[in-house]
Amino acid sequence: MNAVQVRLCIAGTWRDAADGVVREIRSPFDQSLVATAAEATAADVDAAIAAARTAFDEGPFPRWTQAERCDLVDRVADLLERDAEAIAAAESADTAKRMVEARYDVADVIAVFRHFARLGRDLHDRPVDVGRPEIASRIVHEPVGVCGLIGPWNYPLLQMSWKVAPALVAGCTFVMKPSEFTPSTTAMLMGILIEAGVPDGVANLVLGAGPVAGAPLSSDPRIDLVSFTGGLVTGRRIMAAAAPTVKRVALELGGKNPHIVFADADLDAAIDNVVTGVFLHSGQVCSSGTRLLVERSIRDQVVDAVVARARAIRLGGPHDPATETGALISEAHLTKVQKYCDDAVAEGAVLRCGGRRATGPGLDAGWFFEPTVLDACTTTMRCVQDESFGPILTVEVFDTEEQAVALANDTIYGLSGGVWSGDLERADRVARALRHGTIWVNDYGPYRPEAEWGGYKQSGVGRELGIGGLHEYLEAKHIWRNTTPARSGWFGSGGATA
Ligand code: TXE
Repeated sequence: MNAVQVRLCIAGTWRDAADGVVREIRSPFDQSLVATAAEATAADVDAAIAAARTAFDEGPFPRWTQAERCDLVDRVADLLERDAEAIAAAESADTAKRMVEARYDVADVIAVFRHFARLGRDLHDRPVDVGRPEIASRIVHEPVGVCGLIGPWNYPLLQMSWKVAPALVAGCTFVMKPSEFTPSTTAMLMGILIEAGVPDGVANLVLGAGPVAGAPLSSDPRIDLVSFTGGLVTGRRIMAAAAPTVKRVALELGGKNPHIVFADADLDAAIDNVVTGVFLHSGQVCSSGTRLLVERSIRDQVVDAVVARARAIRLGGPHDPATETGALISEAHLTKVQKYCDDAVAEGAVLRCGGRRATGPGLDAGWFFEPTVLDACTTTMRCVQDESFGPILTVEVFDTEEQAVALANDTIYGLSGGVWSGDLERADRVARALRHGTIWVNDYGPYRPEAEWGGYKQSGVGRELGIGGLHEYLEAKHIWRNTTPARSGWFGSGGATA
């Protein structure tokens, strides 16, 4: 595959970085050169923000009709459909995820644009009945303004689409900053936005490292909203940087997600979903079910089966049909995952399988980590509390429903969780008791653009997708209109007369 050149796009013009510096994007699978990406300077980011500000304050886009914007978003979906295979190939190249998974991702991206286009057509003013016939009071929706959209590397285009599609429908303008590891597909989206007819300056693209290319999007006074998906530490930094100008902040920060299996569950399905829930995409998923909570009476049966399944997972390159999951994103991430695992063992966890870099034919040049199961864990352990973002499952045991709920909630995170039980009343009780944003009952992993996604507690702020995901980008304005104007009569007549 030839390396592609990825450039910045500011006010509708593609350009190199002001100082001409580029970053090499290398495949996490074999270190081959996938792309070169312009590394934005502070001046480039400044220009992108200025372009978005001008397009919002002076451009036509925020004043387009809702229908016009929804038609545009549907055109974006059409063009994504046309280019789906090329986009999937680029996503797979940047991330080393399997082509089949990248194709699913692109299908999901298209569904996200369609969802928000549909939703925008149903967005109407809301009358407010104030009980007085002469008053026409209503809530109208207006775009928040200029948005900074910062994305991660695990689902680069999908996570960006959760931000771009509602921003467009709402009438916002924005600067996109994909992860420095995975810029290619956001640049392809940028090209599609231009082709679909997004006016110059409405969408802008900057690339590069967080501190230079991302940080201004959270601190610059010209930005009204910053939406970020990534790690907790960076999320806290972004929230703090946004505080002096009281920006609207939307954060999706990952999780430490419990996967609860009761003894009366369909164990065959539960075990299979536990394996998929944690080892999909080598654990680089914010909703990975990384904490197995299993009822004591079935503990050995479940854990032994999960270990056997984990050992059999086939690691490999994105184009090998035998591959079941791929490499980690970077050497630094591999090192972090290894340390996390070593620390867990030092803390007393029992390593049942994995626990080290995977090597062997076809793997040595990649950042592969063996699917890992850490048994005999307790809630206070770091491996149970902190996100590894690697293929690591921790195992804890419970005796009662109350204990399962208490363990599952005993973390600073609250993104998602799973409950397996043949007793649906109990499963629903547990689902309601869990302080997490998404709960799957007798299933694990599916999400829908129609359903809100986001975290309780330190998993984030706000919601993406669903209806809430559109309202993040909208201001609600109350307009009160009096059809029979009259004096207030408050002053000059001795105060209120009532
Ligand atoms: O993410 P960062 P990293 C978690 C996961 C992972 C950890 C660290 O646990 O191990 O985060 O990953 C940009 N101002 N998740 O270091 O730093 C950065 O350039 C503005 C969970 O790769 O959060 C990139 O575009 N932006 C997760 C984006 O933030 C900044 C997905 C994410 O990078 C910035 C990824 C700054 N000061 C990691 N510093 C999920 N929720 O799915 C960095 N960035």
